[in-house]
Amino acid sequence: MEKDGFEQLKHQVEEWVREAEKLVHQIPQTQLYAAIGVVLLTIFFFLLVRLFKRAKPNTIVLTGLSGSGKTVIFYQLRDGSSHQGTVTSMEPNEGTFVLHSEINKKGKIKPVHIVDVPGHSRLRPKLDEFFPQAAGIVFVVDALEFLPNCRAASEYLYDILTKAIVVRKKIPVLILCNKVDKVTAHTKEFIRKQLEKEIDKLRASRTAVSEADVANEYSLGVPGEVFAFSQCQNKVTVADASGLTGEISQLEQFVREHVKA
Ligand SMILES: Nc1nc2c(ncn2[C@@H]2O[C@H](COP(=O)(O)OP(=O)(O)OP(=O)(O)O)[C@@H](O)[C@H]2O)c(=O)[nH]1
Ligand SMILES: [Mg+2]
Repeated sequence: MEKDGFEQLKHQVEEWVREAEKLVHQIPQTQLYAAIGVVLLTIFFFLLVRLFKRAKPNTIVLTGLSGSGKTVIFYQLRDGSSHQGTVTSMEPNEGTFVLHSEINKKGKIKPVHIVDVPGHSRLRPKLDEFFPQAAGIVFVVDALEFLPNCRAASEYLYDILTKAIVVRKKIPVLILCNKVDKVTAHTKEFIRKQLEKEIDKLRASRTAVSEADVANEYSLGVPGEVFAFSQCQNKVTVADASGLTGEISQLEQFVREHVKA
């Protein structure tokens, strides 16, 4: 009985296949190829769209001198607390998460990949691993101990701003003046001006020294003019924050401007 049913089904299917073959033969060849072409093109188009969607970077890189407060800020973004008692980091700290401040928001929110690269000079080359996927770079500055570190911070920032990948991809940079919870912290305007002054000096000395090996290093600013961040091809902005007390709204704004929710 069951076998009969199977035979019947087989016949039916064979019948359908024959019908389909007849139909296909009735369609002019050119039309058939055109139809197949359209289907293949559509599939290709959708694959392409997916590929591009996925390639959109969602990494925000936290950099800056050791002790500027990157790790505290990382935890503030992730957990909404500072994890008091952090020590000098020896490894990059990374995570993909929905910002703590957005946890209670309705709807699907895109997580952000945040990387905190320690300021220790041995670990700085790690930046090159993360820059290709960077949607934005946050350069954290200690606004409290700014003056003694101004030169070192400017050198580090100079290196970042002249990196080929940063210039070519026009990766936006946010200079984040941290620790403004203390009254003695310098203002972001003061810090911006000092950094510009120091970078202006560096620019003169460095181009004089390394004229020969500037091949993959981009030069900064406009020749003959005093350096200002507004001359950079990528957008460079300043903001302030306190990782310790959780005043990081300007940073969160920067993150969401460049990694869409
Ligand atoms: N007052 C004040 N202190 C802060 C703030 N943020 C960080 N600190 C202190 O600064 C010190 C360094 O902070 P970290 O977050 O460890 O610094 P880091 O940039 O990660 O340093 P490395 O890992 O060495 O590169 C710690 O003692 C923090 O408590 C802040 O907003 N205000
Ligand atoms: Mg750290």
